[in-house]
Amino acid sequence: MKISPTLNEKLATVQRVCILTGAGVSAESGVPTFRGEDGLWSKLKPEELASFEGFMKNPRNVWAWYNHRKEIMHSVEPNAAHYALATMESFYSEFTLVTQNIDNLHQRAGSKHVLELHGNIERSYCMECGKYFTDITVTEEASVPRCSCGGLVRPDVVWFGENLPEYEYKEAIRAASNCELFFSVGTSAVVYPAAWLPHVAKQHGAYLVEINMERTELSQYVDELLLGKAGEILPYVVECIKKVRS
Ligand code: BJW
Ligand code: ZN
Repeated sequence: MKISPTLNEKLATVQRVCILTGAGVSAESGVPTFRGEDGLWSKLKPEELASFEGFMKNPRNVWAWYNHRKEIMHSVEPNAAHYALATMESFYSEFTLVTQNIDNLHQRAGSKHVLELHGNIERSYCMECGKYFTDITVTEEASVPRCSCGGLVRPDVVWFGENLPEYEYKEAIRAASNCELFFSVGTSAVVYPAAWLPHVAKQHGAYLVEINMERTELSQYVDELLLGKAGEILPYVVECIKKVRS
């Protein structure tokens, strides 16, 4: 494994780092990704499971899917990539970790400052009164949780056609615009507006690095492409940081 002298120099000298992660960062923990041969969308329809219309048409189906995924997410552990990112945070005065994942694995690995662009599987909210829940457990199979006001409760995640949470998105744009070094890790970079962030960073002069198992839509724009598993490359990057910053 090797990084360029330029990246090594950046790791040594920069203060402001921004990271965007996607499903690939949790793949080595056993959380399925969305796209590609074995991805969720190869067997399931996003318009049925990840859209407001799909939810209103069949909330039981959508809740059953999220409960199933929650079980998987509870049964897995953070991997070397999550831990490496948590370690990286301590070396830089401004370090922003932006994730599209809803699985909590960054927080469980010890990352402190995480911006969740697509929500969190542990939270849900009432579509009538807006009340938030963090303890929704659907015990009966295929049942739909309701609020005390009678309203339908939905997972607090961002589906297609929905806006991203305002604070998180604004902060993510701010961090991407201000950083000197940006890493896009384990994301196919096809879902917008998250996929704008690396471009925003580059437009503002950041050195752009991608870590992925394969080339993506973003690869042609990056300064450095590190092809391989996030769980192998990120710990190596942290070793490099320790050598130049300790
Ligand atoms: C590894 C690895 C290892 C594997 N190591 N790497 C046409 C053009 C442009 C935009 C649009 C358009 N038509 C519609 C839109 C908008 C739409 C969009 O972008 N669609 C595109 C897909 C075309 N976006 C939206 O609708 C967003 N909202 C929005 O735009 O609001 C404005 C608006 C309002 C009203 C009307 C219209 C617009 C919202 C997007 C919400 C996405 N939601 C989901 C579900 C979230 C909840 C949940 O998890 O259930 O978010 S979909 C899914 O995709 C999930 C993910 O966060 C997101 C991104 O996926 P990610 O993370 O990149 O995963 P994969 O599987 O794609 O990639 C994994 C990568 O890892 C691969 O590259 C592997 O190679 C790699 N990998 N193992 C390193 N070990
Ligand atoms: Zn309610």
